Amino acid sequence: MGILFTRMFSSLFGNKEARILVLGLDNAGKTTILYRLQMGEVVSTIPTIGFNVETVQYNNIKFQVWDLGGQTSIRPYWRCYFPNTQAIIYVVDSSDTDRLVVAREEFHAILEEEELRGAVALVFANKQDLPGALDDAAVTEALELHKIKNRQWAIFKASAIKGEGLFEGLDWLSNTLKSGGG
Ligand SMILES: Nc1nc2c(ncn2[C@@H]2O[C@H](COP(=O)(O)OP(=O)(O)OP(=O)(O)O)[C@@H](O)[C@H]2O)c(=O)[nH]1
Ligand SMILES: [Mg+2]
Repeated sequence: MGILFTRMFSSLFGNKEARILVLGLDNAGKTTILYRLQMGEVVSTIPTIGFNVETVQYNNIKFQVWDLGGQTSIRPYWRCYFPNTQAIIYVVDSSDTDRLVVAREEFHAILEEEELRGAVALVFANKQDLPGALDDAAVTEALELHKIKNRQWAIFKASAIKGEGLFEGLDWLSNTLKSGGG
């Protein structure tokens, strides 16, 4: 089938495609989340240098999920992936309270980017299973999420290890994208 016909066919049946970037500091759990969503399993990860990309089909949306490495030295390369992005999933290690300031700064810098102006933002307050993890309200405060203007956003508590909260977030994302966000 030609591309145009395939697209028309897909849209008739409610299928939509979305390009998603998974961003956040190193060790936040981005790669673990990607494979938990894609395979339903906890994989053992090593720090990502570059990216992983996988397709996740959920709620009639084909999510093309790009998981980028979060180490300080490679964060400048995130911008290479910004064009044509409908949503950002920002992952925070909720137990790494020392680095929440850096996590906040990086997130607000991303939100300033012209190329991401139309993208909706989903935040995962990850690693809820760890002692001392801040809950969603505390992470909202620390990241100053209420300062976000002109963009749909939401935060969900999650544990990639336990498999909690991730599909709740993806539900929000698919509903938001279907109703025209991103
Ligand atoms: N306890 C706990 N550990 C987690 C959770 N999610 C991820 N981890 C662990 O955190 C470590 C880092 O996870 P990754 O998924 O590799 O982190 P990343 O954000 O992809 O890191 P970079 O690729 O360096 O940017 C691993 O040891 C994971 O097993 C979680 O929800 N709870
Ligand atoms: Mg990674």
